[in-house]
Amino acid sequence: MSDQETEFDALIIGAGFAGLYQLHLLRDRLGLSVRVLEAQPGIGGTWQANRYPGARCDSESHSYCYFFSPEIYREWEWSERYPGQAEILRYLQFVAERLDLMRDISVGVKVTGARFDDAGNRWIVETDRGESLTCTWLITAVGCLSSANIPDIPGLNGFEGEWYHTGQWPHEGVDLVGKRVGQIGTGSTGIQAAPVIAGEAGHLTVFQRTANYSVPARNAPLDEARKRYFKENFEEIRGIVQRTPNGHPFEIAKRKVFDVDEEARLALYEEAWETGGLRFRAVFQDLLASEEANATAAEFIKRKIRQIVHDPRKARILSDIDHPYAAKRPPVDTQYFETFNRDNVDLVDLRAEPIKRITENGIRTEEAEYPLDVIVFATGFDAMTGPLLRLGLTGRDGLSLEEAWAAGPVTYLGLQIPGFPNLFTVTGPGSPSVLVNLPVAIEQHVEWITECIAFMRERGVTRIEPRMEAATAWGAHVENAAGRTLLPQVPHSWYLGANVPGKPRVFMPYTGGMGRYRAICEDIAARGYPGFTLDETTQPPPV
Ligand code: NA7
Repeated sequence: MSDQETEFDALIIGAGFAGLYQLHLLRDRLGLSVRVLEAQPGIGGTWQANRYPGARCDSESHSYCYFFSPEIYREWEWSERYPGQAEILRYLQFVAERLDLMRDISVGVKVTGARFDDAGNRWIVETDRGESLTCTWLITAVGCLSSANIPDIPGLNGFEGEWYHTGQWPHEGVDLVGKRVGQIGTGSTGIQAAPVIAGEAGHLTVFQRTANYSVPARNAPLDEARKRYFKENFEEIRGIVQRTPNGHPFEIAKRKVFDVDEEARLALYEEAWETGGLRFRAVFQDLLASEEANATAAEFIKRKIRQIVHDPRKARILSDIDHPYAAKRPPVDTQYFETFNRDNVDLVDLRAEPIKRITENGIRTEEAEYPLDVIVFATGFDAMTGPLLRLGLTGRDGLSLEEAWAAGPVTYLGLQIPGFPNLFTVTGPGSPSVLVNLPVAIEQHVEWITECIAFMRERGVTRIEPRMEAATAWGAHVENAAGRTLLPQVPHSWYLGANVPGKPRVFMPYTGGMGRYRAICEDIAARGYPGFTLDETTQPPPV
């Protein structure tokens, strides 16, 4: 491919885990002409953008990777139990080179709009370089957590210090040494960042709106025996990640919380706390299904927080958690609660003293002004729909995605949108992806999309689009599945869109589990795509 070409079989937006694998399959398996458009200056998606101090994946290294190639799996060697941001970027670079992907990727090219041309049965994609590219299939691989949510706090523009969102961290890094840093947000990101920032900064003030659970990650270097074990047991590990509901390399226990007595239960929690990471959540089967069951885990963690944090005021603020454990994405940490024992770390309870404004000098709450040199917004993302809505997509009959989704996202399987023919959305809303170890979900989505395109080519189908009834039924199924869990109960959850003012409240991820979702998708493909309109009459565009 040369940069001069403008007509493609497929265009892919985004060069993270999803875009890279999608390029490989469409180009190398189906033989299509493909180009990937990536707005950032390099490949890696989330890991290109999230360079904040302490940025690390919460999935374990040996599962946070591709499984489609045993050779690639065995050739790469991870250094720690959890992969850090820079190591993930190196891994993706290695894969891209290994598969010779870079020649079909344009980095630093932002999609400014894409419109379905009904008569030509093609997508016309505009970029910020003034290009107009066309394709038959448009695939969004833009991630679920890539549109930063920066709260609209009055006065930010007048702040005389520096401020950064963790998801838009400068590539050259930020010198925090000796500075007074204020961090807003205590989600997974804030909980990773605070201990590292505290180690660099002169002083750190954490502004907490909602207290959060966290379990120690227990990160450590991988020894040679572990590395060998992963390579020698590739098939078994792949089997587990593809079978388990959340795509992680461990099984969820079959036992329920009240199957065992209190002493046994505490011993199991204690053991899981020592093991660390997201495995804690898997110690009982019913933690997300029953409030009573969940309360036992919640109380265990709150007690741990009170034991770790010496200052009773800080301990109270940090352990005053009122949502069920893991009903929000459960963070894992390295010395997060311990950080509040440092002399240079303070904690502000925003529920007791909400932020009034940002001043020239720092943050003013209803109680006090906190002078700061740097403000770090660890305030999350306009999740799942945000990255898609900002692409400027217009489907059939001039229907914009904003209009189509005015009341919340409507998709079939999270993979296609009514009114947007031949557009595929990897990890779209309505898919289980954000609840799953993402590369595992991504591989399934990308393979399903590839099979679908292969099917279309074999049968001479030129257009595929989900029927509105199928999408509506899928939305109802997603909502029902969520209703059987504790997840929709959290007031500020990004799963619900409730962290972004004005965003429609729709529970977006599918909670039915990856295994079930995989089976549903496979069944639909095997039955010739019921729920989709397959148009065999439209002529393909002239090439
Ligand atoms: P999250 O999980 O959305 O966390 C954002 C945090 O920022 C959370 O503590 C919020 O408090 C806080 N927040 C957001 N807006 C404000 C305002 N206006 N004032 C004060 N505090 C605020 O984002 P993360 O980046 O931590 O994690 C996102 C995902 O990335 C994570 O789940 C992993 O999958 C990777 P709140 O709880 O809303 O009161």
